[in-house]
Amino acid sequence: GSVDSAAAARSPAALPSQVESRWGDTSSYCAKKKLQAWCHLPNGDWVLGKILSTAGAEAVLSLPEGEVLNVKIENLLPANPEILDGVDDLMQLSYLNEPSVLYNLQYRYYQNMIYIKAGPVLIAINPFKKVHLYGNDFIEAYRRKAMDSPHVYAITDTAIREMIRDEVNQSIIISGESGAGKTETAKIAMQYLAALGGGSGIEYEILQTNPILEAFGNAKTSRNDNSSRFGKLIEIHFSSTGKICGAMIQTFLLEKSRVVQCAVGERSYHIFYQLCAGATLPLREKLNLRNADEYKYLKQSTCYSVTGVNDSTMFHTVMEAMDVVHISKEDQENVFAMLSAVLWLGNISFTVIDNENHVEVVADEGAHTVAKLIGCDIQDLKLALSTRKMRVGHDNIVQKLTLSQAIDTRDALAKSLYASLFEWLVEQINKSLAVGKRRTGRSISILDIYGFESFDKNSFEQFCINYANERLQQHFNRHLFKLEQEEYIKDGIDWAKVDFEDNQDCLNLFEKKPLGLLSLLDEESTFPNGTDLTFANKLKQHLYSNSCFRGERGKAFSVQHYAGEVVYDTSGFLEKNRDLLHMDSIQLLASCKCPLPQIFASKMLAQSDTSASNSHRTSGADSQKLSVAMKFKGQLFQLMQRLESTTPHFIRCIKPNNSQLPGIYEQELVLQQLRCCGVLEVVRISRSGYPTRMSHQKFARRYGFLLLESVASQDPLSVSVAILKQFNILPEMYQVGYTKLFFRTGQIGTLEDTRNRTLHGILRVQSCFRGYRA
Ligand code: AOV
Ligand code: MG
Repeated sequence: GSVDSAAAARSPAALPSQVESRWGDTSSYCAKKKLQAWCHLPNGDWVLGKILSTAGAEAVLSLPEGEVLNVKIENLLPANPEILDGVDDLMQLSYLNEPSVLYNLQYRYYQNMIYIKAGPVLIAINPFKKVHLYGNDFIEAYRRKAMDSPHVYAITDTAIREMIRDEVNQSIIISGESGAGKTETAKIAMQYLAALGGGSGIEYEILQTNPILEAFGNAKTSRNDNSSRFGKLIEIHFSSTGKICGAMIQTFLLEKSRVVQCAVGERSYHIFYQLCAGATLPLREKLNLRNADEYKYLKQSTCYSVTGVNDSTMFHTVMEAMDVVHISKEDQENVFAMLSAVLWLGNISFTVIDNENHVEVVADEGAHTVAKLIGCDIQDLKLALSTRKMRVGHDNIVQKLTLSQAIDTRDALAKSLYASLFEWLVEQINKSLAVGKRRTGRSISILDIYGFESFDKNSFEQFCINYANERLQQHFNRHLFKLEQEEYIKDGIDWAKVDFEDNQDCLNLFEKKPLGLLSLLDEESTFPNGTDLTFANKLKQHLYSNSCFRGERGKAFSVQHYAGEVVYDTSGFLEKNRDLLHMDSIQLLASCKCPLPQIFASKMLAQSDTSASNSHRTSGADSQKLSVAMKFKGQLFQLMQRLESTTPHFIRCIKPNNSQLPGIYEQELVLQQLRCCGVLEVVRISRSGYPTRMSHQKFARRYGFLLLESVASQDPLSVSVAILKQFNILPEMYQVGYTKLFFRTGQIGTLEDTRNRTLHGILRVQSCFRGYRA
């Protein structure tokens, strides 16, 4: 990118020479014999060796095991001196090339130092085992600043302090691919917040939301035994005295399809297996519960258990957690009844009654149990699943459903019951955690959201997830690069213009109206005759000129994302985006005697009313609700708005291997993740800039009292300059702007230390003095 040329254009004094070109000037380095260098092997791995001699474009390298290699100099990169092995912050590396970064992470990972800073970003490598870095002793050590090695606790501590100091809301944004450790990291951050801001008891309630949401929203997948199938933002509120006084949870895009189908070796949501394994005998009888392997929805993946997890024990943990967040025993039983109803829906079968493949519901145990559990008439249930009321002209007619239509209808009802249940639970939790009306303090939000996904086959889910990541990446970029640059320029700092790779083009591809991916998807979803193929063709017709878009064969298209190109298969896009539940099903739920189905139905009806005006669907009998993509876009915009008013702290989780095992570090896998999350770029930018800054006033106020000699003029700038002089801060380590002082990393540390020590001294003296007077 153009960042490099900009960096190179700056004065050599301001920049260590080794970051001049992208990864350092190789040829001059490698000419210095006997130095350590990284050699790129044909298989993609990097090995460390010593340069024995060089001749022309070739070098002789000796490897640690005594092997000697003839290599091309272009395959060599400088290695850091041993003294820099495993440094805390990648910014401290003299040579900032890919193998050096990879080696640093690997070195620390094998010593269980799983946290590393990359300038302002915290990297967390998943250890896939218990590491002794958590608990009260560590919390206390970070709180007292007795420990300062990189840690989730440290970044959370910074967030708390900045919230109090600047009176600005904070956010902790956690990203990474599936299984990288986002959810665990979020819980570790919550632990720290609870420990520091606790006292009222509400912090315990907040922590107890985790087992509930994980039971209902997590599942075993091929990538992660405890994979979150929804995105989550938790906003934790603090009173003006710095104590936790409440919280609010928002969830995004629960994967509903898992309720009715999941791949072999994966599971549906944990709660189903927990209920089947852990329910008491009376509850089993009341809900007509069976073992998990007797339900068709659960049986298809032939996977019922997760290694090391006892579903029955977990069921009791979840019930206790529900008690804590004030979900009454009665409501809990209603929830379990809905779960049982969903499972039994899957066992409902149909018989074909004519030669047009029309069907009737078999009135067996399945149908009877569902009717009993949701509290409806069995005849109404049978009709809702096998017929559809339609309006043709002025007449109401009843159409029989074919077998596949009936199965779709049944599955749609199961999915929507489950999704409504999930939403309802979140709502109950929010009621329990709600802050009183008089909100005076500030908040810290933690975002645990699915990272960028690129599989062999990518569908609507990946489309939405990657769109969200594109937005978050822009937030990240803007925060770290754009704001930085703007601030330098605004304050008159000598900073050759920094260009960074923006992803606005890709976002435009998604969001532009009327010719963007989302608009076109919605348009096609409303056409009665729209299909996945007509959708794909429309994209190719209208978007071919966009540089981030490429039409692929058949129903496919690809998008050039910031993290790489992804090919999407449009099969199922329209269906998933419409996510229709027939009015017949909604009316069935509304007719139920049980409270939950009634609540769900009234929500669905309300949603269709409000969106009917801005939707132009033609099929009169369907619920006219907002499409999935539009709803998601709305949520995302709201999320970004909220995040934009906060000071963000970024944590990037890295998965060292795909086997979910400790002690395995796959270089290529790690490298690709580092590229995807922009870590390598961040280090270089931050290192070459002035990441710490403070207004003249603030600087003078904060450190002025440390001055040993009085200053002739008392204006903030003169005081500031005097402080800089007294503390011997080197001229190349700071710049003076119009309103602020800009420092290179690490410069403010000494000042803060001295300030803290002096303040403590003063306080001690004062308290002694008070004691003396008394
Ligand atoms: P994810 O949230 O990033 O995946 P998780 O937080 O669920 O990933 O982590 C996956 C597994 O890695 C956990 O169940 C733990 O076994 C292990 N793990 C992660 N972090 C730690 C840690 N700090 N210490 C010990 N073990 C850890 V997904 O939700 O799939 O995107 O959708
Ligand atoms: Mg997760």
